[in-house]
Amino acid sequence: MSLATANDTDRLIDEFALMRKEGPLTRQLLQEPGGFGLGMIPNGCKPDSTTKMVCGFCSTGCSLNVHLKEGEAVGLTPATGDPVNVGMACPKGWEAVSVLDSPARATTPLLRRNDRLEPVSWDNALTTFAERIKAIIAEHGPDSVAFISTGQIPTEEMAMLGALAKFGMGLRHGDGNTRQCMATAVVAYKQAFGFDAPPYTYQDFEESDMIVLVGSNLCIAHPIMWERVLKNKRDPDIVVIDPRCTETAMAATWHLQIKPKSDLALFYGVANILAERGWLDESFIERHTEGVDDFVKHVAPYNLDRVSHETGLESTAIETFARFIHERERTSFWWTMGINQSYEGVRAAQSIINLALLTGNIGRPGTGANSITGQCNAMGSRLFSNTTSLFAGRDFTNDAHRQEVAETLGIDVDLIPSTTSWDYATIMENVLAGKVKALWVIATNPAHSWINQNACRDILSRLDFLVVQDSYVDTETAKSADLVLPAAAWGEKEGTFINSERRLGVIKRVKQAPGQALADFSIFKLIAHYWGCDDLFREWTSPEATFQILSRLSKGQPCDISGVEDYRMIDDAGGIQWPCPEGSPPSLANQRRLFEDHAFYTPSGRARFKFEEPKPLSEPPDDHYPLILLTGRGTSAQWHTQTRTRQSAVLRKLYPQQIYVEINPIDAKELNLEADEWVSVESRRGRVKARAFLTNSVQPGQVFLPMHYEPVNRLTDAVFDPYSRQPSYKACAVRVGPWRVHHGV
Ligand SMILES: Nc1nc2c(c(=O)[nH]1)N[C@H]1C(S)=C(S)[C@@H](COP(=O)(O)OP(=O)(O)OC[C@H]3O[C@@H](n4cnc5c(=O)[nH]c(N)nc54)[C@H](O)[C@@H]3O)O[C@H]1N2
Ligand SMILES: Nc1nc2c(c(=O)[nH]1)N[C@H]1C(S)=C(S)[C@@H](COP(=O)(O)OP(=O)(O)OC[C@H]3O[C@@H](n4cnc5c(=O)[nH]c(N)nc54)[C@H](O)[C@@H]3O)O[C@H]1N2
Ligand code: SF4
Ligand SMILES: [Mo]
Repeated sequence: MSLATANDTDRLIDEFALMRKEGPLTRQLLQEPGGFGLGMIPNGCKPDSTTKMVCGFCSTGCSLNVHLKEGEAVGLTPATGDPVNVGMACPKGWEAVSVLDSPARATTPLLRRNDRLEPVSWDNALTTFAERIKAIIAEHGPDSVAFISTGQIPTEEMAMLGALAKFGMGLRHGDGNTRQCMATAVVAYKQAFGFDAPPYTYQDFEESDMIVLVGSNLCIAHPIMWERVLKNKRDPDIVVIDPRCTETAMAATWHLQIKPKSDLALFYGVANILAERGWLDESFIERHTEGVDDFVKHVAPYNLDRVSHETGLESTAIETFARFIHERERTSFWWTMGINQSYEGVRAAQSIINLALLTGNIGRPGTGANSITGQCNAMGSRLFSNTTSLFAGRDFTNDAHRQEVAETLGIDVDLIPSTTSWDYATIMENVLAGKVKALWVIATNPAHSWINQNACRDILSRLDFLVVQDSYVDTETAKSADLVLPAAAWGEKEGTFINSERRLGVIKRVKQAPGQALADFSIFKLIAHYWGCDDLFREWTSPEATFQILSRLSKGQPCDISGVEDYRMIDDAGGIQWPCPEGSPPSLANQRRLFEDHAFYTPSGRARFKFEEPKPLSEPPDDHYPLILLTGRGTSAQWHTQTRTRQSAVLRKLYPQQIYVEINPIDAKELNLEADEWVSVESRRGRVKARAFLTNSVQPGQVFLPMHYEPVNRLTDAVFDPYSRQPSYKACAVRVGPWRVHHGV
């Protein structure tokens, strides 16, 4: 089956060539089926039928049945037969089609003229794109242009972008919003396991005797994974480790309410107890790990008194937690942003991995050191975006790797950069330093989501040329763009995503993109044409053809997908987990975890213990800024910067319209704050007006702001993990006071 209309982009290129010779296409032609909208009825489906695809919001990867009338999606229901969600979806999933119809959709390219964004033809937009970027490179060199990509477009589009930017356009620097999210887990796994490989399958939620959720608010952020927890028939202990008493903590059997960023001390303390009491899986450690002796020495000073003091937990709670890990046959550890978004995230993630290694909780049902991903295609971005790592988890600095990729793609090896890209933060710093003059932003909204907005907005305003490629025109970043390229969204194009459990899923075109919006894949193809490097992409004719290229690139790598024949095979199987090398049995087990053979991807085949002294909070509270600000997800109906979720009337009813800050009643009393009054939340970098929401879910001395409201990152502090360069969004110092008194009004 070919889900893609293979010749669409080639035809578009012909149309543009014609257009340039003969003047602009008429509006009528643009609206014709098969014109810019790339065909009406999707995927060879019957006009009135139902087709299955994965959700485009979070990394759970739920299967949805989309119902078509006359070839257009009119509604959806969760699919019942597939292994991920077995008939369930959260509010975002249910509303996935309705957010596509909105006046805020980007429908035509826009170019800034006289300080206003004005509609222009695609030909004009892409000619401008190529001319201006080439001129900037000619004047300032290849480091003067960079791109920031995403975990929210299909793998084929990410790969096309990565190849176009780096091999076609000669750019050296590009990163993704996955830096804000996944970079820590990537580095933690690479160092410990030898490859970026989350080992679990969702079935492990159902098969554990103890589920430990660290810095993860599963009920809100991954509600359908939580449903899988509820299906566990082994009467598991569910332990939530989080400074806040979240919805998940309330539903758990045990909440360890630690001080922010004391995870490292806690897990070293637990490791010390396990070692002292002889509760280690000696045979596993000896056969499958390296570095245990140094690690055990490292954790020896983490006695109960010290750990209790540093974490704020009772000694008996820490001891009991360690004993539970020892006694339960199958413990699974799961972590998300409470760990990753930290100035010491990599070591914190590895302190979790170390516990799994010490106790042999890996490679068996219901176990694992499991990082949960965030965006629908975070895993695709990690493996195939060609940003931080070269295709399929390779290394740009490794000559043999570059040679492999060059041979597979049939390109000159010299086209492949031999240096690693600057990370997101370094790209931003270099804009500030005047080195980066042009930035191309694809499917992410840094003017809301990047850390420390005062600096970020200043940085974006310094650019000579800011290109924003988005499906909506009202994003904070698009508003300051010089050029906006309108993109078709999920539901309007084809491709594959890779979910948290390494499962490939297909998305399909079930709706016509509005106006002249084009699939990102087509935009990249057209840019290749306008740039003059389309020769490199002769084989990249459609998303599915690109999938075949990626399959070849993955061959022999841990993420080998060469056994996946086509989109239909993925569809029929209800998703396929990597690895799936050529020759894999046709009836792949539906739930597969890694390391059942205990062979890790390091040269020795052994997993490594990695550890380091914990550091103090990067911005500890003091007399001037006495509270710790935590940030994160607010409700299951809100998605990040809200460009999509605010378009649905149903979702809008499910979350507070106004920004609110969670404050403990004890602090509120001390500060003379009433419930629901407007208060000022202020850090060294900025001030935000928010409604006071008095709640015991935050501890005294801490406040919480949901990240979905634009002002939040005016407060956060731009500090980063030294290894992963992931921003530390979750803890900085603030003060709170009544808005009127504070301002003398
Ligand atoms: N509804 C909804 N779902 C989403 C998203 C969304 O925007 N909306 N986004 C998706 C994405 S991209 C991601 S990355 C995931 C994020 O999913 P999660 O990581 O689960 O969500 P967060 O709320 O960012 O952070 C989780 C918890 O970390 C806690 N925390 C803060 N500091 C610490 C600490 O020092 N130690 C510990 N142990 N915990 C701490 C916070 O209190 C918070 O409850 O969600 C995905 N799912
Ligand atoms: N304070 C604080 N800040 C945070 C976090 C936090 O916990 N606290 N979490 C961080 C994390 S984990 C993440 S992942 C980031 C998320 O931050 P962002 O990536 O900036 O958030 P989104 O709102 O998901 O932005 C995605 C953009 O892509 C557009 N888009 C959607 N689909 C398509 C498509 O198919 N093609 C194109 N071209 N565009 C499309 C959307 O309209 C939207 O503008 O935020 C980070 N920021
Ligand atoms: S849990 Fe995630 S993948 Fe499932 S329906 Fe909700 S947003 Fe979509
Ligand atoms: Mo994320």
